[in-house]
Amino acid sequence: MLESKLTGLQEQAAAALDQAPDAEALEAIRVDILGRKGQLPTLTTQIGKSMGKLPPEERASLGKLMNAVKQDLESRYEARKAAFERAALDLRLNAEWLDLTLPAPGTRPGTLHPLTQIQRELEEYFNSLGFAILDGPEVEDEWHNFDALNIPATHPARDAQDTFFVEGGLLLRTHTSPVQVRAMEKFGAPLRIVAPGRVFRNEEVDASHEHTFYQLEGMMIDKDVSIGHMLYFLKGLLQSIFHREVTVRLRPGFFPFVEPGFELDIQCLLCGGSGCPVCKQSGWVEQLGCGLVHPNVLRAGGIDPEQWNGFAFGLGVTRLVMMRYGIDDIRHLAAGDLRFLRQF
Ligand code: 2U9
Repeated sequence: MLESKLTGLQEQAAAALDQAPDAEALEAIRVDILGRKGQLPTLTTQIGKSMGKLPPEERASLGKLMNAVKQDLESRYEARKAAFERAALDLRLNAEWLDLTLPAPGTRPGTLHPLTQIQRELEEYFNSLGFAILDGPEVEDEWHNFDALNIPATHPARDAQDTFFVEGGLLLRTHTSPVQVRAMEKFGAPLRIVAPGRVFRNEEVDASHEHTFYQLEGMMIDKDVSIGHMLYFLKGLLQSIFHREVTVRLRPGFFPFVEPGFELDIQCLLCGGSGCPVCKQSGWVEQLGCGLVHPNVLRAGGIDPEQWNGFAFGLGVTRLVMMRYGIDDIRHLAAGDLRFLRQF
């Protein structure tokens, strides 16, 4: 009687375990049959209680049967559970597989900002001619940004409308010229340096003006430096940027830190000098400012103008980039829009 109950349970439970449709159902069946209060423990407790009344041989065989049933059901449960786990794993492996033998997708290489590209080309040009590339603070004092450059306190360039003043009598440099002043103070003459960098002016932003822009200035101080030397270096500079022969001309121009001072133009690269919209029909395009360093400026830098002289120049890197690539609005360069910048 007890024995048949046991084999009956075994048969029914075995079928349930073997046919469990999924892992959740299997777990429910395990709890129902093998769990602490499940059917099998309940039945074995019941059998245990009545075993005493049985003859010893029957008692032994019933005990064996109980163990066998328990082991059988447990191993069926384990087997079914393992099958579900394997199926789940297969499913995941199929969904997540990765072919490691495929060639790598490759990184998408970034490009340098066009301003950086031109700045580096300019640096390379000057480096090749023995000029050092120097850096300086963007927050400057009035001495290095103005006084030492022969720009007196009454000069309109110092007006608060052009200059961003910050606390403590300091300001955001309005040009990279203070770097040259610091170089004169630190190294003395002879000197060949260029100073690229970011400068700041309190200007209304439009298609050709930004409050923050990039300049490259340079100077060479030596014995008997002439305008001829200056033209040699500056013509070479423009040829290296535009990758072609250029024709240059000088016009008088005033900058407090040079005397004489000039504006240097190139013959228009688009029309060759006959006149077009880019050169406003003049045949010439303004490129940079230059001149021989003013004796007051040499003196302010601790260099004796009786013994030494030199030329200096300054150009807007942003302007040069716009010229080289035909960009018509300065704001494209500052906006950081990758759709625009990836072209270069
Ligand atoms: C020292 C002595 C002389 C640098 C020079 C210019 C002429 C010039 C402008 C070009 C376009 C500024 O960005 S811009 O608006 N600069 O025309 N700069 S000579 O002369 C110096 C600099 C430092 C100690």
